[in-house]
Amino acid sequence: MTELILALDVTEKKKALAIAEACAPHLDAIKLGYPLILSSGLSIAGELEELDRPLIADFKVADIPNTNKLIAEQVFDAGFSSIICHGFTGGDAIQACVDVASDYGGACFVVAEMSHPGATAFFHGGTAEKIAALAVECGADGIIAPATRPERVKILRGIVGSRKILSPGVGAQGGDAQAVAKLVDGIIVGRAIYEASDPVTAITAFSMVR
Ligand code: NUP
Repeated sequence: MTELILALDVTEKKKALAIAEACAPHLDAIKLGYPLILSSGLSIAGELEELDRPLIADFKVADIPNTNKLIAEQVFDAGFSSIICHGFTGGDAIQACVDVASDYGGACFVVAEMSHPGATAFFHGGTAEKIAALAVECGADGIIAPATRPERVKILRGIVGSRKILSPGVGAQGGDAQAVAKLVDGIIVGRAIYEASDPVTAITAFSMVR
C-alpha cells in the first residue's frame, strides 16, 4: 500500500484544523511545515494529535549536529512521530536527527532530491545519489524524492532498497500520482487537496494510493 500524506500548508489555524479533521479518516499521515507552525505555533501539533494520525515535521533540518539534535528534540517533544532533515549537511548532521528519532521511537526522513525545477542545479550530478547512500548508512528510515521526476525516484530506489521513499510534487507541481505511486511508499499532497473547494472529495483523486 502506498500511503497518502497531506501537506497541511494552511496558514489560518482554524481552517487548517477543519481541513485536517475532515480529511483525517482518508489519510495515513499529516505533514506540517513552516507555513502552519510559524503562523499557529508548535502547539498545533498537540491539537492535531487528537486526530490520531502520525504527524511528520517538515522542517528540512539543515544545521550542525548539535543544533539538529536540539531541533529534533523539540519536534518529538511536541508530539511529532517523524522528522524530515536535509542530507547535504553530511553524515554527522543526519545522524543527529536519526539518533533523536530513534530515542523517541520515531522516524527520520532525509531529503535526497527536491521536486521543484530549480532543484536540478544542485541535486543532480551525483549529489542526490550520495545523499541517499548517506541516509542508508546513517540508519535513516527513508528519503524524500521527487514525484515530478519518476525516473529519478527509480534510481534512488536502487540505492535505498526497502527503506521508505516519501514523494512530494504530485498535483500542483505537476507530478502524476498514478505514475509515482507504484514506485514509492507514500505520496505527499498539499495544494491539490487543501485548496480544493471540497478537500475530502479532492482526496478521491488520489484513492489509487490507499
Ligand atoms: O522536494 C520537496 N518538495 C516539496 O514539495 C520536499 C518537500 N518537503 N516538499 C513539500 O511537500 C513542500 O514544502 C510542501 O509542503 C509539499 C508539497 O505541497 P504541494 O506542492 O502538493 O502543495
